[in-house]
Amino acid sequence: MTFISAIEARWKQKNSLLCVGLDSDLNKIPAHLRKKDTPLFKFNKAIIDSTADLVCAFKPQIAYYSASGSEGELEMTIEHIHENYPEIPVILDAKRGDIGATAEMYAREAFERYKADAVTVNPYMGSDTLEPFLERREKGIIVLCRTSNPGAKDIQDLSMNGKRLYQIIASMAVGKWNFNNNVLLVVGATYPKELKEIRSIVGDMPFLVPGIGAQGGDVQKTVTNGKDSKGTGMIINSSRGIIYASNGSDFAEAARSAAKRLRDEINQHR
Ligand code: OMP
Repeated sequence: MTFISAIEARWKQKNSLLCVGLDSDLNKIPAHLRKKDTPLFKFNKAIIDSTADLVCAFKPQIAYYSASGSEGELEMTIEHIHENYPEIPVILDAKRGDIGATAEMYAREAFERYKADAVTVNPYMGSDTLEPFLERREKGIIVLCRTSNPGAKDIQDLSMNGKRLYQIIASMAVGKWNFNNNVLLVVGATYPKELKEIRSIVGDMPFLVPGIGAQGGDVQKTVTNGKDSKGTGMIINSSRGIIYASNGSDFAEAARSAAKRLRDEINQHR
């Protein structure tokens, strides 16, 4: 099964567009877990087990693991999801991009070392740097298009021949890069106007939509402007808003409540 068909199956079967982001920070997880071995894995396992039935995907951010030399715990986390919830795809958020030979190593890192089902990539260096990812037809290749951060406009809004850079990226993604039908776009929830515009450029191409929760994106505007012709088309991520809903011993139940609330709020507007 390809990444996109696995996501479509989750949207349908679980009626959920929610993705829980595993941005697990040693300084933020509950104190009682910090004293244990493999604290990030133990934290993630509890969050995954309490939210699995509510999500369409999980998205670990690689820097939270590599910054503290905890890549082994990232591997354990992804393995735990694959073994226990094989129907839930894992997106590795790594935002990779480099010359072709190096990009091939990044692709191996994401798909062979970590066994991710999809990875985020940065298109700034051009088509040849995306090639090693795009040729893996069963994987999801999630291209940064209009990111959620305040500085997104500094570069992504630059105009060339009357078109903004993010519009050009959207057109390239739906055209020359999508020869294996495995491309998705990152479009931030903090930019609902752009969500609508990009949706009109790419038809039903799926979006990864970060920016809900801690970054303050509006759920109603996000869903109204970003949904596809079937009322799906989005993997809506929240990381801190869910995984740190409580930092006490009830953290996993609190994460579940937060995830359920957000899933239901998203569904209200579909
Ligand atoms: P929260 O703000 O805590 O929900 O986390 C958002 C997550 O999405 C982080 O892991 C970011 O690195 C990631 N992200 C963005 O916030 N903005 C983007 O434009 C793209 C991403 C991403 O590619 O996932």
